Amino acid sequence: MSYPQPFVDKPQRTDVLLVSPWLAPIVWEGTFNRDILNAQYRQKNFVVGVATFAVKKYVRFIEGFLGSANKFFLSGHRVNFYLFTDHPEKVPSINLAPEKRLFIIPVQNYSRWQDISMNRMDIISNHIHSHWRYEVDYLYSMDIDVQMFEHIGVEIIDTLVGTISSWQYTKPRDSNSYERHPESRAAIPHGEGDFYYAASFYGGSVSEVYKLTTACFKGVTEDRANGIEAKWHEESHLNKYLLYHKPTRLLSPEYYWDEELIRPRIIRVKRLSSVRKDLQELERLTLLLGGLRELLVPCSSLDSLVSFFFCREAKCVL
Ligand code: UD2
Repeated sequence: MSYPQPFVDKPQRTDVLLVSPWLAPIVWEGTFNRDILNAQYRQKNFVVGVATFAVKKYVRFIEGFLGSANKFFLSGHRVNFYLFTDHPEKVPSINLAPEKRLFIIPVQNYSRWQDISMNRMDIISNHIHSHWRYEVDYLYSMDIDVQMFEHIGVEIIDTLVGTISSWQYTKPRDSNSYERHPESRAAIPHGEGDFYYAASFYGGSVSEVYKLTTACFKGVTEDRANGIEAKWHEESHLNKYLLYHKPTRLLSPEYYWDEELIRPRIIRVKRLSSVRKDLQELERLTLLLGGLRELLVPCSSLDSLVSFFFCREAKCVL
């Protein structure tokens, strides 16, 4: 295979951090050669699992997720998609590539979206124990309300992998969204914190993801017993876990870009991005929240209303 020679005195990029202080690579466009990685990975013949949830109205995101993942996620490699849904009958039929398989797993729904989101950790840990440890080598958990626009390949594979949040990648640690209340099991003391990791995309070897999901759900359960819910639910617990169990590889915000944000020059590609929730949803919420109109005062246009309703800060207020 022929490719440009690497030189130690010619870094591929000088505008971004390429290695964490604990020597984990941070994956950015322009820092790797996909052909080399593919050739190395093919010799191992690994199977990668992807766990994703589409409960209640989120079934509408299945088509966009699976359609784009079929094209862009680990293209040419073996992938098992595990789709948890309370509406198996609504899963659209999608022609997957021969090396990709879809498993539809019925799951109960919860009235609160926070519970749907938080219980993912428990469900993933149980399925690793009962099935996936025999079926896949690596496992990734992904939000369903996303679409892929560029290849996400074997550069994401490592023992323990976290994605740096697109909302908070330049913020000082004390203004990040960590849970800081010491009563919560997700609490991170002031003055501590590396990066803020998004719960929308994390993964690693099956055994490491088992440890992670089991530990995070234990934290969620203990908080519940004490009448506490961490600021960003299971994401807060994930951040605590990854602070004390350092990821062996970090994905830059290219791997989860939030559509609400303007993309700066350092984010050269948008590989995966959130899908904007739609206007009908906004109308229903507007009706429901009639009494909270004063909250909307800062929002001058319909577009900013949409952003406001679906941004994390609004969810927090509600
Ligand atoms: C953030 C996190 C998300 C989770 C959540 C918890 C990012 C980008 N996303 O997302 O991973 O930590 O906060 O506060 O950091 N779901 C359903 N049905 C529902 C609600 C949720 O299936 O009614 C599933 C679905 O797979 C969805 C995921 O839970 O993708 C996360 O929910 P979200 O995307 O609404 O949460 P969001 O955007 O606040």
